[in-house]
Amino acid sequence: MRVRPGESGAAASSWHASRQQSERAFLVGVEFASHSGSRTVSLRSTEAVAVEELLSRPAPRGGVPPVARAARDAASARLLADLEHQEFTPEESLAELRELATSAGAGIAGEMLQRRPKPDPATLIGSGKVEELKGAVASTAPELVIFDHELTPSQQRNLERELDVRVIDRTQLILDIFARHARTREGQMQVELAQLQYLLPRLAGRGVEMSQLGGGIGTRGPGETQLETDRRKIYRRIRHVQQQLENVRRIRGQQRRRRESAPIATVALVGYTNAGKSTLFNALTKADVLESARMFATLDPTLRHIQLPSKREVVLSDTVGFIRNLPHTLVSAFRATLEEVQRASLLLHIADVTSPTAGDQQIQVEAVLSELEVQDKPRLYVMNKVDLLSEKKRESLRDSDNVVHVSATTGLGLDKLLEAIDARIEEDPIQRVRLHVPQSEGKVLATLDARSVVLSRHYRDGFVDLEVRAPESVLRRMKNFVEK
Ligand SMILES: Nc1nc2c(ncn2[C@@H]2O[C@H](COP(=O)(O)OP(=O)(O)OP(=O)(O)O)[C@@H](O)[C@H]2O)c(=O)[nH]1
Ligand SMILES: [Mg+2]
Repeated sequence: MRVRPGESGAAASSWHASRQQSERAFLVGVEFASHSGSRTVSLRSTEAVAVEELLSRPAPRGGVPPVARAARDAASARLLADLEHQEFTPEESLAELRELATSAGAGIAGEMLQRRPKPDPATLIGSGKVEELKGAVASTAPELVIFDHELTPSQQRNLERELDVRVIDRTQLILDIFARHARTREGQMQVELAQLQYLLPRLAGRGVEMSQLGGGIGTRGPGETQLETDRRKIYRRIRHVQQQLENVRRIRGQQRRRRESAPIATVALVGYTNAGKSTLFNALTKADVLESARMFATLDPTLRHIQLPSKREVVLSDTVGFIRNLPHTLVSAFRATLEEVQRASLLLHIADVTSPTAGDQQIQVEAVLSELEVQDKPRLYVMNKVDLLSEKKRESLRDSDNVVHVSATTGLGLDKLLEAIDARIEEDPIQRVRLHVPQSEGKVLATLDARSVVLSRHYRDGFVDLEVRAPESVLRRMKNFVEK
């Protein structure tokens, strides 16, 4: 299902949608190369495999032995240290920027890629390239230029002055998409906070230019309101939003404590944006979360109960996707949303097997997981979208304890996935017992049918003798009938 977020709802939003479509962006990719590409690639893939292998091993009972733990930490540290050099290729990176721009509702006016040894402090790209870009901007007449790289406030100002067009960077673009897609009050406040904090240092000497250049991508707040650009009002607004967020979080905390009184495990879906988390979530829960080819379709966490083959219940949580160089302000703004990930007993790391950058994406997701300090949580790797592979390739895939291949859209492999989740969850353990239940206890018998696996059943003298495998929480409710 392809749904364009923002299309449903009030007439105002369709007005916005049509206005946004007319906004055209010129994309600028930049590579600061200090070593050869091929070395990076081979280093990247070996490291990826090693780390994946290490991280995917289940933690033995009683914790991870010190040696294994040290090896794992060392591998993670090495991985993180290498991340800076393990960018996607500049072309792949630019392709991703194109997807991000489209997800923000922009049309593409043109693109340009520059390689240089190091950034120019004043304008990021060299002065010759600025001239060239000026020419391209003049002939393609975009509404804005988007740099595939972080810009300092002064670089952004200088570039706008030179090019006489609005300039934003990748972070601002991502913040804009988040602003458009946040639906809950909390999500909207988190994004607005991140946006205002990002904007503040960039306002100096820009008031006039900003108002001259008007609104559009990068200046839209949540709910597609215009972001505040008056310094003093921004400070006031930041304080206000922070207070509101505190209130929301207090309420969430209370709700969570209520939920935690039940022995139910949370299983969190994590993964790169567009990997298919929401599609998988819907397939497993029959829910109707927005699935979309656009990036960052999901921002607000959704929770649903599902029943595993053992008849145990777990809470499945769908949440925001990750991306490489996720703006730091956003990770901290979304810390509360990502609490479900931190509380989870098991992480399902969803990856898109068809993406040419799948390996890199996995490394990036692991990096964000480390930032959230959940790198030691057990996880299952779910390789999604196998329906798009050739039959031969599909048949060559082998599942293991930690890796399951699925297609969220066709349902292929979902049974195996549920079994794998079941095997990894320790909460509410399954017990095998015999029960002696009066036939008149209709409710008890119905519960057993719904919440246990019945291995045998015999009717005798007004009683039913059963042998079942059932979660502890279910058996606790029928203690009187369990045979010692
Ligand atoms: N062919 C195929 N497409 C899939 C599959 N799973 C998801 N998709 C498509 O991939 C795109 C992204 O899916 P989503 O479920 O929205 O991805 P997500 O991981 O939730 O993305 P964000 O919420 O943006 O982080 C959509 O166009 C889906 O239809 C699959 O198994 N096979
Ligand atoms: Mg989603």
